[in-house]
Amino acid sequence: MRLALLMKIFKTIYGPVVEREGCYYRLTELDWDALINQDDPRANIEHHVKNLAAAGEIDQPLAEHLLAPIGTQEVWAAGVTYFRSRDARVEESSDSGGGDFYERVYDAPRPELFFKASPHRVVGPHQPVRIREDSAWNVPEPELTLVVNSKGHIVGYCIGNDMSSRDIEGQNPLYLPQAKIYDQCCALGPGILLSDEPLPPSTEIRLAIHRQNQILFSGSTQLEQMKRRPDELVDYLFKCNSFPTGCFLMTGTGIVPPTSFTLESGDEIAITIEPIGSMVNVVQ
Ligand code: DO4
Ligand code: MG
Repeated sequence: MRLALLMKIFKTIYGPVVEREGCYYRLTELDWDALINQDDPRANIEHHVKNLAAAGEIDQPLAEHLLAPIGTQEVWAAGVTYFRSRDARVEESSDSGGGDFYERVYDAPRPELFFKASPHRVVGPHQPVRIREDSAWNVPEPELTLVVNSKGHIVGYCIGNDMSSRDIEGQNPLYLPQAKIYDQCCALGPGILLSDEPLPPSTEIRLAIHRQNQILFSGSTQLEQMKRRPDELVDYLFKCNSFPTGCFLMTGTGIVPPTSFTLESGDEIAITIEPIGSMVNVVQ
């Protein structure tokens, strides 16, 4: 993907901002839901940018001015789409007899899809994510996240963090919603890379966790490790299901820290997916 062709939109405290060829412009006329839920947001914004260029560029938005790039959309997530996740889940649920479920879903035609968050549970870049007080084993899950319009077309990509309580989901697969859905359980950011083309299979997802300025864990994976195609996940999600303003779909994690690892308050989680960017959140 050539850098010159990249177009990203950011939701900021002063309204939507577009980055095109390294220049930033304010999109004053469009609201966020309308921006995402177009047939071809890129072409539409391109048209606006021609007028905006005359109005002048603005500075790159400050990190602390960025908001989660979400409006009224629901966030859904796919699970066990990477072998590493299948492996980790089989291990964490072996005592409860749940392991077989994860092996089966990894191989089944129908993917695991679950509701992850309503907008009020989502945080943006540099906002705190949370771990549950009733859980002792918590991890971040760095995931490529699809931005899908109401017609089921992928219009862009952002970074997602599917915060997960591994002890709760490991106790019983029926506890999954409690392991996954709670306040500040999901981070999305830093903006949306607008593209209707698939990202290259070599695209890397990187995770780094720091505690007291020391690196505690780092890992990476590539999209080619994903067992399912993004459009296949969207097709299943849209079966008998409507999303009037579009939706976000996290595509699963391929990076799982070792069993001995759990997040603590104050840990810094940095997720990078070029060409989308990087997102940093601290655990509250
Ligand atoms: O079924 C458990 C959740 C799986 C998940 O969130 C993932 O693989 O990313
Ligand atoms: Mg996940």
